[in-house]
Formats: sequence, structure tokens, C-alpha cells
Amino acid sequence: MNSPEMATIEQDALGEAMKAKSFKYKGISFEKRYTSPEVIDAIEHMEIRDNDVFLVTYPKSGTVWTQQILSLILNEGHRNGTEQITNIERAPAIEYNIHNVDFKSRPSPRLFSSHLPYYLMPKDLRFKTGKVVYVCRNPKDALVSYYHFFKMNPNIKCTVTWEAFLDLFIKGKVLCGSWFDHVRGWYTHKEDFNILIVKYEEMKKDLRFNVQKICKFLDITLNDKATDIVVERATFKNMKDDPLANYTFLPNDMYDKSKGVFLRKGIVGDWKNLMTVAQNEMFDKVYKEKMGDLPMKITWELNEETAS
Ligand code: PPS
Repeated sequence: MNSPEMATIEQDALGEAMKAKSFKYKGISFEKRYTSPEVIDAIEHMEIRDNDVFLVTYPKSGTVWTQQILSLILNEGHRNGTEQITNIERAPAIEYNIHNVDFKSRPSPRLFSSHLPYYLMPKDLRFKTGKVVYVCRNPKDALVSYYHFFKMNPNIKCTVTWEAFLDLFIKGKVLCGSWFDHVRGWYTHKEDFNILIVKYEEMKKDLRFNVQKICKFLDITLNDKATDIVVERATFKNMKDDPLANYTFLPNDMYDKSKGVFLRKGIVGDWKNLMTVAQNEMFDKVYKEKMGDLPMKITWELNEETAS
């Protein structure tokens, strides 16, 4: 463990490196290379169709997992393999449209992804046009996953220590801002949207049940066989082997595959392998201060033998 003085120097260096690569828009940091303030600004006025579906997450909370689930539910061509496109193209991110998808000419039902806070989303969603599926993961596992992912970012040229990253995460000084603000914002404004909140840990406990819950929310009826296909294709193991779903298709200048994998462990409770007892106690204290007043139940660990 570093001395406090050492940790501060690293936090500053990391903070500076991130600042140079990002811009801030209404309190949130975005990666300069892939988007701009004009793009984020225009999102507010995006035209929404009744059957649009927006998958929203804080980073590292189950985005690609739910992209897979939603695209398989919504599109028979993905289920039967007649459409061979990657899940990032099936569910492009509205704020990071890296494939320059023409959103307007996409056939319905359109599926989009986003890490945006509630207040930067298209304003028509507030009139209950379109649906939002919000996936939440416990912040300790999201943090650990984010830390490993961050080390694969070839654009940040400085050593990232766990201590420094933990500090930045707690202060919300990472791309997409604070986990606490993101989850609190969406949770406390849920009545404004046509929204289903899904938990990563619940999907781990019972994937089939959650697939059915999502289908019900989307008013889609899948027969048993189709449901089986969705569940089967969305297990961690199968997604890891699926070149359309495992994100190995992203170029090395976006994430350096020599430094790790996108589908890393896919478990609940990995934070126990990285957090010290003192860090965990400090995190619990911060969690209580920032989220303690919300009636939100967080699952911090699971018996993995019963998980999918
Ligand atoms: S990102 O960069 O924000 O889009 O990342 P995101 O997809 O939200 O989160 C990545 C983590 O989700 C895990 N993952 C899964 N877990 C369980 N089952 C399935 N099928 C699955 N697919 C992806 C992925 O492994 C990352 O978590 P960690 O803890 O790093 O393994």
C-alpha cells in the first residue's frame, strides 16, 4: 500500500491525464476522442418513437450483457442468426456514436444505449414516449470492473494504482461522473420516465426470470423456445465466446486487448479481492452518507453456485 503522500501524487497525475483527454458538460466528463459538447447538447432534442428502447447504465454495470438480452428479445434475426451484426451496432450509444449510425433511418423498434444521467437524456422520454431499461450494479463491483477496464484505455498514458482510482471513483472524477449521482438521479426521477430498473445481481441470480420481466415491460411475448435462446446466448460463458457480443471487435486504439478482456469475470463480490478492510469500511461510510436515505436494496455478494 502506498503512503498517503505517494497516493496523492498518483491521483493528481491520473486526474490531470483524464482531464486532458476529456471535456465536462453539465457536470459530466466525456471522452474527447469520441464525442463533443454539440453531440451531447443535441441529444435533448432527439426525436423519440413510441417503441424506442433506451438501455441506460452507469459504466461497468452490465451494459453489454443487457445489449445482448434486449437485442435478442427485440429482433428475431439476432435470435436465429440471420443478422450478423455486433451488439454495439445493435444498440449504439447515443452520446458515443462511434460507428456514425444514422439514428433517424433505423427501423423500429430502435434500441439505443447510454451512460447519461437522467437530465441529459432526450426530453421526449419525460413525456413517456419510448421506454428505458436502467441496469444497476452494486458500486463496489462496478468500481473494480471500471478499474480493470481503465487500465486497458490506451489514451491514458500514466500508471493507474488501485488507491488512486478508488479515490477518483468516490469523488466522481471519472468518465460519466459519479456512480452515486447517476443511480440516485435515475432512481429518484423514475416516476418521470417509462422505466424498468433491473439489477445486475438479480440477473445473476435468475437470468430467465429477468428476461421474462423485461419482455413483459416491453409488451413482447416470446414462446419458451425463444426465451431459452435469449437466456442461453446471454450467459457469461456464451457471450465470452461470441465474437458479436464479447467486444473483441473493438479496435486496439479504443481498448488495449493485450492488457485485459472486456468480459473479465462477470461475478458478484469481486470487490472482496481488491478492497482492503479499511477501504471497504470507508466505502460503506460514503455509501451510507450518499445513498442511505434511499429505499434501495443493494446486493453486495452472492452464492456464485446458484448464479448463471
Ligand atoms: S461498459 O464499458 O460500461 O459498457 O461495461 P459494461 O458492459 O457495463 O460492464 C462490463 C461488466 O459486465 C460484465 N458482463 C457480464 N456479467 C455477467 N454475465 C454476462 N453475460 C456479462 N457480460 C458482461 C463484464 O464481465 C464486466 O464485469 P467484470 O466484473 O469486469 O467482469
